[in-house]
Amino acid sequence: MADTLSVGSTSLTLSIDADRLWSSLMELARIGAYEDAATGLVGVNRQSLTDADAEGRRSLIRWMRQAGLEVTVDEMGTIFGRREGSDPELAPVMAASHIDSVATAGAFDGCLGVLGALEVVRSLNDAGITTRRPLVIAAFTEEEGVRFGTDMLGSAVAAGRLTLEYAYDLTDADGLRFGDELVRIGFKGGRPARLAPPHAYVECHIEQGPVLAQQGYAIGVVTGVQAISWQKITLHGRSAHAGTTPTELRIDAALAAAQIVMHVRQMVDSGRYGRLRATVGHIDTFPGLPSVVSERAELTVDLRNPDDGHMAAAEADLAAFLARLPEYQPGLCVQTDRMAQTDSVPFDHSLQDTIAAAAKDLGHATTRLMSGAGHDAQEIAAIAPSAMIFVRGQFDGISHNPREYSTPEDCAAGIAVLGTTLLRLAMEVPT
Ligand code: HGY
Ligand code: MN
Ligand code: MN
Repeated sequence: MADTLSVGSTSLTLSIDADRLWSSLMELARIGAYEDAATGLVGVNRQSLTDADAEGRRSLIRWMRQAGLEVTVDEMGTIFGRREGSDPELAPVMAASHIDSVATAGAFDGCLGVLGALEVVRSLNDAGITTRRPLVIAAFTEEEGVRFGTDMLGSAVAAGRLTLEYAYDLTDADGLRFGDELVRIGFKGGRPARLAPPHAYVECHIEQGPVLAQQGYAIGVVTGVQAISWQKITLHGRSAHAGTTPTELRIDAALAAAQIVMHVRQMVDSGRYGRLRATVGHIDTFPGLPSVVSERAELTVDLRNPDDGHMAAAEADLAAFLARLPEYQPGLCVQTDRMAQTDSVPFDHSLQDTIAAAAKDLGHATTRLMSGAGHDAQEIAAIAPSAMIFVRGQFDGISHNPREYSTPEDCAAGIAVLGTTLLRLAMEVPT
């Protein structure tokens, strides 16, 4: 059981139930679980708006209601749980993340922030605490973007960067439309998708990288998120017999794809674009047969950079390279489709300090670091003071992989910091 509230002269702290948190994480991880052949581990595949996602959503709603929350679902399928405050007309404090996953996920990405926020509610209930401000927790739809091609989709619509119509018309690899899938799983809600700005937004997330572990911290205070650029590139060549077609008569789409893979790595190695990271995560050729020159190839290019200027220069370099590709293979056609593009986003400094103070009061040293991954917090930062708490990952912080792992102790520490931060924010009175 959670301890009762310990009220210091100037600071409130909230203890949470570590065992209850951990068992909720493991319970949700069983939904969409699969045997991962590459690692021999049990991974999680709960891509947004799939039946597995729908099952996870229904479980979350059940748990939210059991915790006494008023549950609403918005037009994007984002799930909200509201815990009333003594001053219900005050803007709420919000804690959220996502429960959709990539196809080869672990148990923590997104889920720690949603189930951690739920644990804070449960602990406030145990302690019999009524906060001044309402507390709203949420699970945003399609944060990963791996099924419908745009990341942070639910939170971007909530904050007004993307429109509902844009989101509804996105399609997956099978041509299924986001808006139709939302209806199919029964999660097209009536709550308006545009979110009224909360008083403050705090998200707890596993770091998904090696920094905290390398520096020996369980908890990190996140200073912001780096810029993200996602493009799908389709190369149209000409199908031909692999044996009879002389090289000079070929328009080989697979060759062009390989040139792009090499070029983005050379951009990174050149050092011209600062701390650029480039990933070709998806690559496919058609017809994909050993004795046929590829008629078509498609690939995705994911660029990340903490500096917007370097990101713009890297994107310009890639665009110029793509424009030159047909010079090498006359007749080649290069098609680019923008999937996602976000600038770097700084998090609210005073909120960072509130998190750091809460961690310190709970006995946790912290370091400040920028997030390498995108998060819903970066979208909500456009409409409200927002910040994040990182929890140390194990095994070099591997993520988007079934080996993703954080210890029960570190998860509990992160959510105790979240709970104390939310409690302090929810007791703030308007100045
Ligand atoms: O891709 C990302 O950075 C995040 O996991 N959506
Ligand atoms: Mn995430
Ligand atoms: Mn992720």
